[in-house]
Amino acid sequence: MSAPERYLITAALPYTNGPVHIGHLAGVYIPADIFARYQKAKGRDAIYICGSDEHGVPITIRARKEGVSPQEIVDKYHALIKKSFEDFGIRFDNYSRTSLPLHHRTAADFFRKLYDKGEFIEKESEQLYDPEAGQFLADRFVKGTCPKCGYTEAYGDQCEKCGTSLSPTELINPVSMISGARPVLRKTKHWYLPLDKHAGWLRKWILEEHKHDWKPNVLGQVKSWLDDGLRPRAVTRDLDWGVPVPVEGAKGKVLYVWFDAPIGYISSTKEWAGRTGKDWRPYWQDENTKLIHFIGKDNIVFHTIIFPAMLKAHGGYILPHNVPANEFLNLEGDKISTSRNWAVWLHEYLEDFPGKQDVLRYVLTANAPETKDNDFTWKDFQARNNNELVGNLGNFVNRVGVLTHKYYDGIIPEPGKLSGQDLEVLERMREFPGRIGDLIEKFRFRDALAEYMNLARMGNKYLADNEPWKKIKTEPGRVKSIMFTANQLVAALGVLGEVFLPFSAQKIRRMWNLPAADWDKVAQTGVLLPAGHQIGKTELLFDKIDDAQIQAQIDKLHRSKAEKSQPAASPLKPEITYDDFQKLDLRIATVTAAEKVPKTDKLLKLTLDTGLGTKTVVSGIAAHYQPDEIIGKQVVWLGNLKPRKLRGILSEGMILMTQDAGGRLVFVGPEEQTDNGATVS
Ligand code: B3M
Ligand code: ZN
Repeated sequence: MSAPERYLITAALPYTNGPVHIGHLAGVYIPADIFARYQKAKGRDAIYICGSDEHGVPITIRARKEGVSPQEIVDKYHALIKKSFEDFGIRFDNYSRTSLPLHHRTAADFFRKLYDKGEFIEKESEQLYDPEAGQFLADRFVKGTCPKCGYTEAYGDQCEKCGTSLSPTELINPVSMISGARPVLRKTKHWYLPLDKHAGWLRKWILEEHKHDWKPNVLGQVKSWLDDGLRPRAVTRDLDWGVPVPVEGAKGKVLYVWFDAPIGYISSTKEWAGRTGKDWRPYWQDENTKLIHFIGKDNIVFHTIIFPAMLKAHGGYILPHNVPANEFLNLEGDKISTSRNWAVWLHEYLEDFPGKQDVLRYVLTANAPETKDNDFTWKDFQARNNNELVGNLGNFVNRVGVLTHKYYDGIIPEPGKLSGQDLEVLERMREFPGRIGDLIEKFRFRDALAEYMNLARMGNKYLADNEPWKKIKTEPGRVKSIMFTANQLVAALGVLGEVFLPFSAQKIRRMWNLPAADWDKVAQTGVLLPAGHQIGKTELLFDKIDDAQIQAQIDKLHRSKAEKSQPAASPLKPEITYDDFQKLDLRIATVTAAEKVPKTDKLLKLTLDTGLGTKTVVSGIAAHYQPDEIIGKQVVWLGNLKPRKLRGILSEGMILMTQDAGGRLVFVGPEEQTDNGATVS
């Protein structure tokens, strides 16, 4: 017999600067978990590798904000994240962390090897430096305007609005995130990986050799990167948190987090091997191993271009066989955001829905953002639980259990001669493992799960067509065949469900006293439960989730977003003089009339008594205030702003407003009633 196929399955190493949410689970960890569980169920030599990504600027920023050390931050979130994964049945073979000495050594050796082979360019250049903090401003330590789309909150490594990857010196009007200072330019030396040198083979390898088996969204991004032209990319940083650069003259420098993080897959594999007495090398170095990286779409370039270039430059390593990246999951129609607290956190979900891990696994798989961004809504969660898990899967399993106990004291009956429909159902059942498996192999997890549910649906239809509860009096022999057959379907659900709904599948197998059966056995024999087999006590697999529970979740989401403390205030603008200030003529005025500007959503036309006569101001507050609720309000009016026409209305000056953390506009005005026309200074 030939050796089993070997798979090395990785899932993106989560940054340890916060807990994990449903977007992470849907995009990366669940699909990878299904894939790994499936390969193992097929008897293949597959390992599922992950770990915490504990370096990078966001972690140090978080540490500064909380007034603790970066190590304290990563210790806290590593423990939280690891537990969340365990709680949801994400069954890694190893979950490591990049702050371990084993990883530091592995990453440093990797760098050193490339350095010794002359695979880097060493270059001195001018970088942004914060003169107040006395520190270079790498990556997310600096914010500014995106040169590509004009977004004013772009980071030094990426614009989250348009997705462009940036370097800090490209930002317009950069500002230090540490002190708010305007950075200056200062010379510093770094090592660059000349990606341009690798463009040729990358193009051939991905766009030709993998053009049929990689996902279109992945190929699309790769093509656009290659067409744009690859440039040398710095792989070191002036920071004190990370893996120290292991060469002379690199004091105060560490490896760029995206250089060390993917090497984390290697060190995690080494850690696994050490723990289990295995050899890690075949998984990374044998051409017969299939290396599969599960990631989100924002990580595509790192896993298809940069890490492969690193592996190639090093030599001796295999390249990924596939990189099935997913798109993003939205939440209730809006982008999931940690900073706005618009997320469903895994540890909180389990507090509210204890024991319902599989419900979330189910909904996130059924809704996975495989080909496009997708939306999670609590209503859909409820509907899928109540209609699909309770109404279809749970209902079938429960009916079979109840009837088997009622008619036969829980003993699988000896069937009579099986009818055409019995045989057909058993025959069709045996086709499910192959069909589900093919879809999993193609990374089509939603369809694979839908097939699994079709098996339960087939069972329900079979029972409804054959009505054993009607025949039990008149045709008891016939009912034995029906119940024998129906129990085989339950057993198949217990085996095949292991990859999608591990907790429920295990519960089925436990209730049915089913020996752990492998995937292929369902296809081969079709009979997993022989006549005479005693099943155990059965109970409901799923129960209904009511409207109140769902409304509570929706309310909680909106509440936690509103409660989220004010995000770090924007840095101050450049200094002005008192004379500059004196130019503004600020006055108290009273709103005497207000009406919506036709054909706009945002604008209100306000009439003001300014103490200097009646003035008209067009103000963008219609989304926040009804016209009648502001009549009579005293406001601060900037009177000497040059008038301008908005939607054909001459707007004379403007009203001062401020915005709260939830984005709501709030009026600025005198605390007590005062005279219109009074100056504000
Ligand atoms: N930590 C980015 C992320 O969580 C990064 C992945 C590393 S995989 C080597 O999106
Ligand atoms: Zn942009």
